[in-house]
Amino acid sequence: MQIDTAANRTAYQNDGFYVHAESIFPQELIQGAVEGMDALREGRYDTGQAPFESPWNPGDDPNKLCKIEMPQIASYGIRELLNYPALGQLAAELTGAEWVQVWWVQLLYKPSVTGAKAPTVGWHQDFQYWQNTWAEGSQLFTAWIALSDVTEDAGPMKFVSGSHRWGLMDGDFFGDFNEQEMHAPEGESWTEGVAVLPPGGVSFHDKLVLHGSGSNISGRPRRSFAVHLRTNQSALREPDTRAGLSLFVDNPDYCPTIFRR
Ligand SMILES: O=C(O)CCC(=O)C(=O)O
Repeated sequence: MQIDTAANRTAYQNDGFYVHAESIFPQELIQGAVEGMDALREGRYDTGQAPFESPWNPGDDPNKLCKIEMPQIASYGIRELLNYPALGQLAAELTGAEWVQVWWVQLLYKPSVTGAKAPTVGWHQDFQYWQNTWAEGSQLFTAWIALSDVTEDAGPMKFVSGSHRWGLMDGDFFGDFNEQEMHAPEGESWTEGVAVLPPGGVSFHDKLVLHGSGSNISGRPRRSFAVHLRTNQSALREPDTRAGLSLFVDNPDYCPTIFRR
């Protein structure tokens, strides 16, 4: 993998996101993770453990956004993907981190649906949902791994450049991307970047960057994992309860450290 580290780190810092539009994973790992994803959607768990309590469960409406929390608990193929060294290396190159740890993962399978009921992801900032778990100023970010061809018509992730400097806004993951009214603060401009990715491609975004995604009308499911990462510059909020989103941070099988300098 060849990247211009300095230029990409600068772009990531300026925009709050970075899109690596070529695969960083071997084909067999992508295939293993796709099979793991399909197994979880059917309630089959090769580790013998179910994933964490999730908004979507096997048997739920196949036309809804399938969001399964901590899928690596239930699938060895998904664990293997997370541990592939190029992922941690790229995360560290972009952030300059001493170490990088996975602390939460979401399986996101967006079916291809046309019309008003097509699932979308509303504009939001991840830290809205994390601020009770992680201390202010913690270096937290997300690697969004594509497992299918995420073309323009597949409802790719969209990011608002520079919005990680705007402070917390009033977003909603479960809002309707097409209906939501969000605006740049006075003096700032709303410029969107789009993460069109091949299978195995990955985008990274900062905890405060605004992002969301529209409908998938490609005729194929949009398959991905949102891998939430932290670095040596992060700390749990006090008092440390080890509950909710911090429940698994001490478990290296579920929350591996994927880079160490
Ligand atoms: O998959 C999407 O469209 C949204 C994912 C997301 O919000 C995230 O990775 O933080």
